[in-house]
Amino acid sequence: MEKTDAEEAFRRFLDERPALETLEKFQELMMRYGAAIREVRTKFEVLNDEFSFRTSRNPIESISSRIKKPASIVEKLRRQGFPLTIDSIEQNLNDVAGIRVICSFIDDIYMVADLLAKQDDITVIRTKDYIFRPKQNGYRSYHMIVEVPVFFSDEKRPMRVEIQLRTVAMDFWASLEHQMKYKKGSADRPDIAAELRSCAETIAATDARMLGIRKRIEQLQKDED
Ligand code: 0O2
Repeated sequence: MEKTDAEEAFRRFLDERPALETLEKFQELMMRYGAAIREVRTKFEVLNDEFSFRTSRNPIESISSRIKKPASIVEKLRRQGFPLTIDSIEQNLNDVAGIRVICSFIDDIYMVADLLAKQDDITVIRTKDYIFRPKQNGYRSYHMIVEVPVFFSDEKRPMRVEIQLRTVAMDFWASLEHQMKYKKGSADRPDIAAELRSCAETIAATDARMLGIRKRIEQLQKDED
């Protein structure tokens, strides 16, 4: 569906209901997702600070986040055949709140994902390891859907957040591939798809070599001590 159609659908969704009340509930839900993002982001920042204090190395290069746009929320609910209601957003969509964690090395991804998963207020709903099993097009990343409790004035509410963890190199590939998907048709051409896959493999091999170099340096430092 074109973005303009999705925006139109969102407008119709508002028209079909007492608009102001629905809009207020929608904005409240987005505020809750924003709060959930801050909770999870802080957890990653704390892990990064602690690791950097102990080892003088940052496993996390950067963290970014986004709340899914209203038009994309409506488009996804419609595509998956779910009702267009506020409750349905919370019940059926896992990726309204999204965090992307860019790590230095591949082993950092699994370390920070594991440390987050072990925290007793985090419930891991699902993981997808596109590093161990890359997508057909070459996409690599580690995805987690987690639930985190957020304390509001009148209740403690579990909120879902989608987390994507990847290396700087994987992010470089995913960002450019994502941009090129919108250059109509070309990314579907077999020669271009093969070239993209080949770039992803080169990047994966470089990630593995960089990790190897880091481990050799760590070993040399240990031998010296
Ligand atoms: P946006 O705008 O990035 O948020 P689900 O979310 O579970 O209903 P799915 O497809 O099973 O849907 O989830 P999956 O496979 O975990 O992928 C979700 C997100 O990962 C996508 O979000 C992308 O951000 C990213 N992703 C997945 N595959 C690719 C890929 O081939 N290339 C790139 N560049 N990114 C990818 P959305 O939904 O596309 O939207």
